[in-house]
Amino acid sequence: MKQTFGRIIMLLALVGLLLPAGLVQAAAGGTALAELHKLKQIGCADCHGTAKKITVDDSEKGINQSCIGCHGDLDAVGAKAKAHINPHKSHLGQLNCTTCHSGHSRSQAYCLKCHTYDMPIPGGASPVVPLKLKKSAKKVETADVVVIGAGASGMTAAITAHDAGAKVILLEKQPITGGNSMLAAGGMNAADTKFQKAKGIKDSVELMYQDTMKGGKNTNDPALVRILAQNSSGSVDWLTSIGADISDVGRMAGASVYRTHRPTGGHAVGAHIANVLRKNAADRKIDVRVNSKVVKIIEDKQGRVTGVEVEGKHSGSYNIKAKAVVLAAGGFSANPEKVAFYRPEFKGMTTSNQPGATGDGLELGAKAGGELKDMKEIQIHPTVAAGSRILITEAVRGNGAILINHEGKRFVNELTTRDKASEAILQQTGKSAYLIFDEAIRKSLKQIDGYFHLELVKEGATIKELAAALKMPADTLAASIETYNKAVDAKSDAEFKRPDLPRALRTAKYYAIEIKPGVHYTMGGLKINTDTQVIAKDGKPIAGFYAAGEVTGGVHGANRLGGNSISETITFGRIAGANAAKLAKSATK
Ligand code: MEZ
Repeated sequence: MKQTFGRIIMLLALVGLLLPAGLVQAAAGGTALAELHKLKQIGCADCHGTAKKITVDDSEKGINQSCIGCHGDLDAVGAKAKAHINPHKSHLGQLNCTTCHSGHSRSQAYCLKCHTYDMPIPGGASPVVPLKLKKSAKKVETADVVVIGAGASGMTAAITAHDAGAKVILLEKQPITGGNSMLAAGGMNAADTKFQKAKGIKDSVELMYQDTMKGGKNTNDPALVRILAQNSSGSVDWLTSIGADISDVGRMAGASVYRTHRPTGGHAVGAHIANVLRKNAADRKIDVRVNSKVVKIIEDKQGRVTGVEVEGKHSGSYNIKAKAVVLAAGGFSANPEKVAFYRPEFKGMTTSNQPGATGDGLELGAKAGGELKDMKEIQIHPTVAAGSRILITEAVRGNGAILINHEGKRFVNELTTRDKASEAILQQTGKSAYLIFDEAIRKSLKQIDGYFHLELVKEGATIKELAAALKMPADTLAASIETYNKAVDAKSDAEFKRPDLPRALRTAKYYAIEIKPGVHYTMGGLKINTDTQVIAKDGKPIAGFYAAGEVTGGVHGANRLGGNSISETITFGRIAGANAAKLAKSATK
């Protein structure tokens, strides 16, 4: 019952649909949403009652269905929203109503965990009423494979294990699936793909391997990099076969050629892939549970992993016995204390990550005996919109944007690796810079529209007008752009040696986004082998324990190349899912 009502009222208030103004105001104040529904003669039984036989499971599926039954789904409600920025239409993928709304405890817009929009939520000031968890005998469930974390690695592992015949339970501590993968913008690196061939791009597994090793300062685990490069084209095919569109190919920093695959028109890759994976998990009826935090990885006396202990939002503590466990819980960029512990110089820096990227999965893995490596290798992304947590994708630079400082001057090769670009920005006035692009670049990349939607862009009909909007010397800005345009014409950037020079900036209007470096990715994590088995401190694999994605260390060495993360999640997620299912099958025999 709880969350249904919350969502309903928030929808009403934000969209201004049904409730009288006074009631909306009360909702925004101290009255819990369930109470407000009662004022409208909507009682508990209407959502929870025996007639509907709704049990409140941790994923709150039944209750969300009740909300949708009365108010329509997210898209339907978003379509009615008048406000320019409204969570029902400015979201990434289908979210549960109960992600934000709660009947009996404080409602909270999930997006405000990262963003700072003025977005009061009805019931937002209600007192927090801790959920009373049932105190019953500890339940024990069974599965062949348990996957921890429902980002791209976890969902891929779960789907692959399911398709190999395993009974899978996928657990996610956050109220939504998608993890940080859902925020991935630029694309997925893959070499020698059918999409590159169709565009006449010459690439090879060896070249992707070499670029990745060089980007990682040759500190990567070469065997894992080989797996990444060798399987990348197959992973593109697999994603395509389950419904993804990643046929557009762009270029990212540190790549010798165009190899970053993304949806047609240059839409963001992560939200699309997350939706495809969610749908595939749902179509297969895989048991996906949100609001379900794994608090322990259980081992037997021999140190073999045999299951997990879970803390469910409503069901409380229970265990799942499993023949294999795949840890895919992501990194720790959104844990400022942990970041500062490993890299004190990054203290206080913003992050591009979703709030769940706190690194507790790493701790679970380490407690289960896994060895951690490269923990100090934390990536700073050069272009996070100033004063926000919104990543401005590297693809904007890949499609031709340049970096200009507050004095109107270019100062770096925009397509150098992220560590070098970030370092250069931090040396500029205000430790920030402007990403400058024109109408042609805007049109080349659909995801740029999102930055306009979020009101991050300043513009001018001419370069002079843009300079005025940015309060920078117009002559200097015009001269910097002119010098750059000449470099593009000459196909040679004498000033900063930018290797790709995709287009000159000559098509009005002209645009700018102020950017600052932010914590983006944690390269370190659990040591794994090429079968994704977690390696213990004695160098031996831990039986029954696999890991994939950002929770692992080794693939990226000291610096990850843009586009290699989504590539890693799909390739290593597939390997982990297949191997976990194989082990489960052999254990059943
Ligand atoms: O892989 C990434 O981190 C990436 C491509 C980010 C981006 O700038 O879009």
